Amino acid sequence: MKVLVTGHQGYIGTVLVPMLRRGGHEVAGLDSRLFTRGNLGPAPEEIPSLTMDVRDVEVAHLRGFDAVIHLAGISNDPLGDLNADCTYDVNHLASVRLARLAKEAGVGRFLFASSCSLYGAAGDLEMVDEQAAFNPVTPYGSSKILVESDVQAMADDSFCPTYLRCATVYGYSPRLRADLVVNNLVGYALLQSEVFLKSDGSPWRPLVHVEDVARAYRAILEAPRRKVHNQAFNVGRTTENYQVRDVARLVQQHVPRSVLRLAEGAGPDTRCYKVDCRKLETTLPTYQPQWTVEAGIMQLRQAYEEHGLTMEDFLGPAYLRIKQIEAYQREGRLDRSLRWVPEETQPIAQRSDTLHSDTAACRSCGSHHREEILSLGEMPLADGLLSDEQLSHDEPRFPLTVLFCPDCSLVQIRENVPPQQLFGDDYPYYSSFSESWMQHCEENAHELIESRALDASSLVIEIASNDGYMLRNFQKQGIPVLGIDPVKGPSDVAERSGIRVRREFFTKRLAEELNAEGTRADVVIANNVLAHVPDLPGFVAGVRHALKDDGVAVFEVPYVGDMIERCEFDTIYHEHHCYFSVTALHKLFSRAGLFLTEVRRLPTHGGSLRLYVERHAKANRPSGSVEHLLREEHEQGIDQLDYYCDFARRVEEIQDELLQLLHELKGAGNRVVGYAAAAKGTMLLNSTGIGRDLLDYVVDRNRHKHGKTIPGVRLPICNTSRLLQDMPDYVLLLAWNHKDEIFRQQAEYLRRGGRIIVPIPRLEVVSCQGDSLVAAASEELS
Ligand code: JHZ
Repeated sequence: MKVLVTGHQGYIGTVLVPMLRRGGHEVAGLDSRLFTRGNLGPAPEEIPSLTMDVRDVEVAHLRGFDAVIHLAGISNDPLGDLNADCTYDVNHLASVRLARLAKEAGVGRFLFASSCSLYGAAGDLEMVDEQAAFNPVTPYGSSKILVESDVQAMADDSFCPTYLRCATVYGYSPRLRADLVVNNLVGYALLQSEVFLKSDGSPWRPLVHVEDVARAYRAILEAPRRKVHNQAFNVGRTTENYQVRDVARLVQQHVPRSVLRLAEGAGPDTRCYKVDCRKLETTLPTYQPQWTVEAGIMQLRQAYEEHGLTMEDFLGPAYLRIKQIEAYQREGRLDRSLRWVPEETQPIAQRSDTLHSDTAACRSCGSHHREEILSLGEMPLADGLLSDEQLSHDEPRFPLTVLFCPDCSLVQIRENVPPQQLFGDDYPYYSSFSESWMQHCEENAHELIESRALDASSLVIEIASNDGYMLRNFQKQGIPVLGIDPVKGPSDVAERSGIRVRREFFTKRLAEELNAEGTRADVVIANNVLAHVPDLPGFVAGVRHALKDDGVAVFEVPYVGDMIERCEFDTIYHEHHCYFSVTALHKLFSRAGLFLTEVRRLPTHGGSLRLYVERHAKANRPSGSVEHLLREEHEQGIDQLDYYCDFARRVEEIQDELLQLLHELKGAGNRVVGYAAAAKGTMLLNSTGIGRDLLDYVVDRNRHKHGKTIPGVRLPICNTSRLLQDMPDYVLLLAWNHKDEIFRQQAEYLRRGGRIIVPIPRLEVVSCQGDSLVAAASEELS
């Protein structure tokens, strides 16, 4: 079926949408994105969607859908009380209007997220079924009754509404809600070692796991119309009615060392109801709820631990809807009626495209003890090249701060920019534009084919398969391949050359899905992608799932040792969340139950590591190469803060020296341009302050970048053919990692007297003398 889910970005929507898609439904979303700031674990998958307030939907938005699942609303009682009028507007009037428009648009099914809250103060004796009297005690509960009764009047042969009265939901969702009783108690128990009850614990409450709620929606959607037509169903399990204090006891049992505490002045909660949920199970035998509160408590505890949940986050806007609303209102982004304030009237610093979150703990080991080693201030996105249309807007900028974790030695940045913003459809990096990189990958592929004896019965999976630059080497030899990459342009190119691509971010969830389909790899390749991953432990656990028992994962990552020694500060940008040493990776892999069996240093990208990782140890110990590098790093102090202490000063020195040279050259009347609109180029130019006053333009071989503009410094990007046409006096080489290849390719420019400035690892100017190239250090130039 073609299904529109309103509120698809919320707590239930982000669990329901993947379940519907797995069931073969074509799903689109509609959401005002009020609560998309916090993710616990990997971000939910993106689907075709409208960003829109449910109050603004028009009939045209609904045409062509077979069903609407209406989850959007003001979701919990305290939030509903914040502005009761608004709760009626959104939850009642907009819902009834949506149903009317859906009917007008020819949508056959309408599934409404009602709630057991409408039973309100039902008392603790009776078990209420769908026939019971309503007794709501909050505007939220009352609004649900009004919708049910208004929509009932619309039901006819063409329009089949169903009302799902959900029990109080709990369980893991990437858009966690910390205000739900079970989720909340587990959080307190784990993070503060106390089970903190806000009432006296006596009220009864029916509880249902978020996945079972999603199952109910799916079962009703797929049910014969006559069985669900204009029917209300309680959604939960009759055996899962609990007094809140019993839940607290269960939590205590499953979170060792936690104690029970009652909130000061806690009295009984007025909402008290036990719910009979048999109607749904007997009407639709395909609906089989699977969770118990006890299992849910264990799931939540594990998810909180695995994703490094902190108390600060738990009690902050990310997971408390009411706090998020209040924060947006304080910041002037949201008005009293919960509508977004138009962006042009907001201060730039508060626009939604400038939102980022700060990590509170180490991305690998979860330690809170991290030390700052460099701050590059507010930087644009390195690969966020601007189209002409974007030039008239203000650009997003985000702080960029490098930290060192003394507990596991991982170097990382503090900030998280949402992945959709980093790797959107206009992501411009195509791996195939460097010949030396292509050759490097071809050699690696051949070595793997030989050493692992790969053939037509094998499978090679590449994560971040880009334009198929790597997998085509295996494909040519008849070895089956699967690429995984969410980015449109490069994936289109890969598919055109016959490579199968799953257009998604690689996550543990995707690996589990592949595994369930029987897809496991002999070789997983992950080149220059580990640094791009916000959730490292999840990603690495996913790689383990994706491997056959005797498979191997091969990672290439830029090496932090080279970055520091050679002062390659321009490789630091928001896409690169981490900068790896063998020490840090060895710990990361071990925690995921993987073994680092071999490691090599490579010259690519300014110095990289290639790491071979397997599910089983080789003779129970790392190979000589791993031990050697671990020892070397320890001797150099890569695992100590001191090693990084003068990095910031050396960065400033390089920047000053380069600026001085460019000013001198310009002052003497020279024309200077840049070579390569590389991500690192954006960073070097912006962090050093090299703009149009010093460079005329930048050339690049990648045609997808032509006609665009480098963000921040706003330098136009042209074809490399401009160099021979214009013969600028100097070219600043921004892709210094491809130096040899570019010298070869620009031999004619050099032969005619052009000069190339190489900024890193040390400033030098290369020119042609006779038949050879000569490099002069900058101080030798004046
Ligand atoms: P290059 C990329 O960084 C992006 P970038 C990414 N974020 C990453 O992690 C690293 O790689 C590892 C051009 N070029 O490879 C092509 C020429 O014009 O240093 C590219 O636009 N002529 C995924 O962007 C740019 O330079 C040439 O002869 O810093 C190369 O950028 C050659 C060889 C390249 O990566």
